[in-house]
Amino acid sequence: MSKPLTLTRYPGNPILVPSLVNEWETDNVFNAAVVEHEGLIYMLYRAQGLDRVSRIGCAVSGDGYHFNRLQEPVFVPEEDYEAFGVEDPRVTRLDGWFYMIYTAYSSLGTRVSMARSRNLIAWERMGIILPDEDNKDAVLFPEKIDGRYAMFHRRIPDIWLAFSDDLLHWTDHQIIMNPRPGLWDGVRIGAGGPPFRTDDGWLCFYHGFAEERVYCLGLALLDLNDPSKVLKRQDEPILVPRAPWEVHGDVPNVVFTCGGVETDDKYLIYYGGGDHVMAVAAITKGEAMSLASVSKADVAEFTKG
Ligand code: BMA
Repeated sequence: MSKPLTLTRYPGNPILVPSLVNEWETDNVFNAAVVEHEGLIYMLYRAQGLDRVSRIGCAVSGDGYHFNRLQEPVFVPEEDYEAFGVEDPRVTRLDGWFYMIYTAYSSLGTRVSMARSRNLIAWERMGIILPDEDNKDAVLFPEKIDGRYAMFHRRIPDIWLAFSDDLLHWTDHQIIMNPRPGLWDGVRIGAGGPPFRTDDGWLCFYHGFAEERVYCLGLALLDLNDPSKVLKRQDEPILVPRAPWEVHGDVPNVVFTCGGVETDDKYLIYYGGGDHVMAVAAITKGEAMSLASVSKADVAEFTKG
């Protein structure tokens, strides 16, 4: 058995902490979408101030580690269906747009909703895209699959896949990953940011927890042409709350990702620690792809025996 893959934390973590001055973000800044645009890394983060309403702030970086924030949020609740907050954005670049899927929270419950932007600052609402159901952790694939848009979402406790022709009406809902009782992700799972295309499949970072409710991150590889097929899923988590800002926080024992970026040689995975701060951790592409070769080796081993 080869050593499980793990993410390596950036030593300068946390990379974004609550603001001392901006009222809307004095309590928590966490669960950010991260995307590259015109040579800069944009972080669209969930922020809470004393009123506990979630708004979305924006911070920008030249190197992916040092961020400067805008003083005002870029997306705030405006509609009844998001009266309690706009949460956990995931942003996907597709067809010249940035699409943000977020959790709209109100007395209705949590609704998967969408907005789009050309520049990541000015957002145009597209509305609730999964009506009449409590759902969250939805994220759009960065490419169409077989001519249709594809999205992960989460009906408790599983990760689902769905397809659409117009981004607004979603069909062919199917479960693609379940919790694995007895393992770290035995009770509930949900997708992270947009999956990364690799030669061997869609690389997916996701979150999960078991009875103790310790939110960890995991890694899976899905078939490129048919992402309902899980080619490989690591048994061990790839990141477990250990650092003080992950173990303590607004909610203890949480690492939760809504996005990452790829550089020439690695994946940078951004994550909320303790629902309180933002941090980043990395894995080289070479390592991440050994997930696929482990899979092939396992199959060879299995067929031998
Ligand atoms: C989930 C979401 C996340 C949060 C996580 C841990 O249900 O609300 O925003 O990070 O719980 O508290």
